[in-house]
Amino acid sequence: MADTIQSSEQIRIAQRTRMIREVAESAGFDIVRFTTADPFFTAQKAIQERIALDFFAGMDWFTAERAEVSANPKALLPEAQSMIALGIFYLIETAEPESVPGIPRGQISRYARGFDYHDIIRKRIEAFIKQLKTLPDPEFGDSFETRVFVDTGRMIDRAAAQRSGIGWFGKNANILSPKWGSWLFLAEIVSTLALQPDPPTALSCGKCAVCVTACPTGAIVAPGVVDARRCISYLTIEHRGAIPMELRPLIGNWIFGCDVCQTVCPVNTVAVSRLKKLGRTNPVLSDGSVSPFAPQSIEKSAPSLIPLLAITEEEFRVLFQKSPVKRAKRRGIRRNVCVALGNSKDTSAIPALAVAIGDEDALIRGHAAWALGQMQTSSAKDILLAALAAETNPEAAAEMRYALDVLQ
Ligand code: B12
Ligand code: SF4
Ligand code: SF4
Repeated sequence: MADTIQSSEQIRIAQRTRMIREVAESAGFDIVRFTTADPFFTAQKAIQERIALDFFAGMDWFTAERAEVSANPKALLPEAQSMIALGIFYLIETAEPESVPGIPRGQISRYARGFDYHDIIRKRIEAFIKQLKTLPDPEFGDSFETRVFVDTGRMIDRAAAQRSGIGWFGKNANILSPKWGSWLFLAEIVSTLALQPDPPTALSCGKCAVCVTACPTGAIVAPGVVDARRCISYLTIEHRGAIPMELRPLIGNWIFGCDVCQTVCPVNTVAVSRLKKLGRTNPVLSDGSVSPFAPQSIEKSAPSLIPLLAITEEEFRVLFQKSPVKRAKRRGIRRNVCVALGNSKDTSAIPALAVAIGDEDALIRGHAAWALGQMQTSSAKDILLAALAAETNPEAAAEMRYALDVLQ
């Protein structure tokens, strides 16, 4: 009798899980998997080790205490029984113009070219939960509780994705799905519902290490371990001060995030070519609507750097209002633009840099000086000498002296 009760309960759980998967897929999630609400001990240990090694330097919010809470779904919802792990494919392919002499261009990473994914995913999850509450299962209705996480650091998205079998931890640290690659936004719902967990995948990167050697700054210091202090993504998005001098030449023309370790990944190449045939990388979707992850203009994917250096606060607000790029703020983007212009060595940027070296912000003056130092022309030298004579900020003055040394 007990066995029959147990098995009928298991059947109910399996049916409920299936129903949730169907509703989530129709709500716009490409991957829907399930896991328990057990703690993520390995992830917690990994985070605490990396904090101790200073790999998260600059991300002050990433504390050992926070890691402990983040790794324990029940700390966030004490009655939690399950997690619904979600993935959304975001890669949209559009033709981007290359830099040409006189029009140097930057690169914005793929995930940040469209509308802010936090808003899009949160809205999809809200609609999904609302729909769940109307389904014919006594567990649904208002009796179950949920906590929603989309990139908020309060939950470790990749650990939930790995345990639920969305994919495996790539050596570049990204979750890699055999079907979708790593161009996936991850989110999860911690819930009080009893659901049937999915197993993790047995797949792995095997002997491949292409991303480790391709990383321009050597930020992947061991398989699956990123030292954020060297990662272009961290430096161009999260980091607030001066970009370390020795890393600037390695940043190339990335001005927000970096996609190198994903672009070189053979699993991504295979997945993307399949998805391309299915039309999933097109900006216009099969129902005729435009993907929210498609760039609305070239300025959102491969912006022309010279005008971007001169962008005003108001123009920046309007251009990036609904985009993830706003996180770096106008100050961070202009600092990054100086680095990218220096790396372009395009002398047509000298007049714009001559204006930027007189900026009210010493951080911009210093980075404009560095860029001028890369230009190797006598006009750049004259601008630097005049700026140094008037400079009162010690850091900016040091940048100018360094740039002049490079020019000698
Ligand atoms: C902080 C953060 C960053 C930091 C630090 C990144 C890092 N690797 O820790 C910075 C700013 C650098 C960053 C960059 C990026 N990020 Co980020 N980031 C986060 C955030 C907020 C927390 C990540 C975290 O907890 N890190 C802690 C470390 C310890 O976790 P981990 O690196 O995953 O480490 C695991 C593995 O190393 C594994 N492991 C342990 N031992 C071993 C051994 C082997 C052999 C292997 C393979 C693995 C392995 O266990 C660890 C713990 O789970 C999450 C959102 C969230 N709330 O989770 C997004 C998130 C991870 N980021 C994301 C993205 C898209 C990016 C970028 C691609 C953006 C870009 N294009 O510029 C880059 C990728 C850089 C990279 N190669 O990791 C996505 C990842 C999606 C995916 N498919 O994996 C997330 C999940 C956001 C989201 N909700 O979609 N990010
Ligand atoms: S995002 Fe760029 S800098 Fe960071 S680990 Fe990947 S390749 Fe290296
Ligand atoms: S490039 Fe190779 S090692 Fe790196 S994540 Fe992809 S499969 Fe794994």
